[in-house]
Amino acid sequence: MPRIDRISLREIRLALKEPFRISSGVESERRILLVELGDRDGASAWAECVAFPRPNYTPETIDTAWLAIREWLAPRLLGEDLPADRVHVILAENIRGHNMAKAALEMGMWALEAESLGVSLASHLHGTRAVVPTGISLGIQPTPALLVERALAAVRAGYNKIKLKIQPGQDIEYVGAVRTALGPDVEIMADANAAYTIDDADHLVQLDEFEMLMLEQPLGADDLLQLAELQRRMSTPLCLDESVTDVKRARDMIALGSGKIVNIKPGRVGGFAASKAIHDVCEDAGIPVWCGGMLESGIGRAYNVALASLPNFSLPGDLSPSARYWASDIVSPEWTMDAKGMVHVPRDEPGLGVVVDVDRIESLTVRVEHLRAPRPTLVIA
Ligand code: OSB
Ligand code: MG
Repeated sequence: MPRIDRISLREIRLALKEPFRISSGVESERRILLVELGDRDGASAWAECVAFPRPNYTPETIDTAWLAIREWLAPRLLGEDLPADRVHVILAENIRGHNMAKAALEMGMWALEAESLGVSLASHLHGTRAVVPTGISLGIQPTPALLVERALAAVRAGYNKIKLKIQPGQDIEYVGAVRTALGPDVEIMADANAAYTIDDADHLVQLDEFEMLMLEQPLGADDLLQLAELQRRMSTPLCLDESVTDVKRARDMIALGSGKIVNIKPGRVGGFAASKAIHDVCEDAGIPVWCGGMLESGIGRAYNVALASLPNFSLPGDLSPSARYWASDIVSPEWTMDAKGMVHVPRDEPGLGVVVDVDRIESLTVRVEHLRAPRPTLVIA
């Protein structure tokens, strides 16, 4: 098992090809927190903390994650020899929240362990799929016509699912325009990122006529009872994203009927152990899951693709290729999809299955901090 001797934090900035707008804000340039775990034998693994610069998606930010890792989380791993499947429990004890900070370290430990065992990350997680289907998530556009243009291009590119970001005032008309343009056979869905309340139920019910695959997170993260009420009134399956922060919340969703599908983002739930637990609970309950995205770089994407190769990831993930986001990615080869919108799961090489471009990362770095295991105290008798 790898003994962790060094954890480095780095912030890089990568310009998005175009701004990405959700109901609570817009990202134009992705500020990305990368974590590198180094073991005593000189092996290392890169991981990505998916927090955004502002707390508009969940309460975490890049800066709170940096603080949490430096002050409370990294000290629990430095100098230790831990199996990856125990890291979640160790990081959870008496540290509430900070799931994205925890996940970056925990997932890095899985990758480092996979590498030291000489297996791919996907095999290490017991993933079974050789390829995973991808959908696209389209940000809120200024007009329905512009959204339709994007959606048509996405279908032509081969995407298996078209997700439309919506918000009050930019919803029914936008979804209706896309459904009309794409016809009844294309899988479409909408994601509100918690922009509505139960008082909007009559309004949201109008979305049923568009026969969407699902409606993602229409109400607030904590609104499980109201989501259950909305689900009783809508024929469209609700999918929960922000609400599902751990396996207990997935069980609550199932028990209450607050949704019928789960978007699993490993960052949001604290890493792979929690993702696998949610995957299993949902599988037992007949609830399909899919892998969400956080506008990750190619490093974060490697982790998501490995996770999405598990059997109950039966719906297309938000796993767009590198070229959708970036002029050039920080891994090689870059992530691509074939004409059928399938992403190949790396299985032939140990670890992530992509090579991290360390020189490029170095040149993009705006701040860096190296955390090291305390040296053993020299006791002089
Ligand atoms: O809710 O899934 C979301 C992007 C930013 C914040 C929240 C979400 C998203 C996406 C992006 O939908 C999907 C992607 O990474 O392509
Ligand atoms: Mg979402």
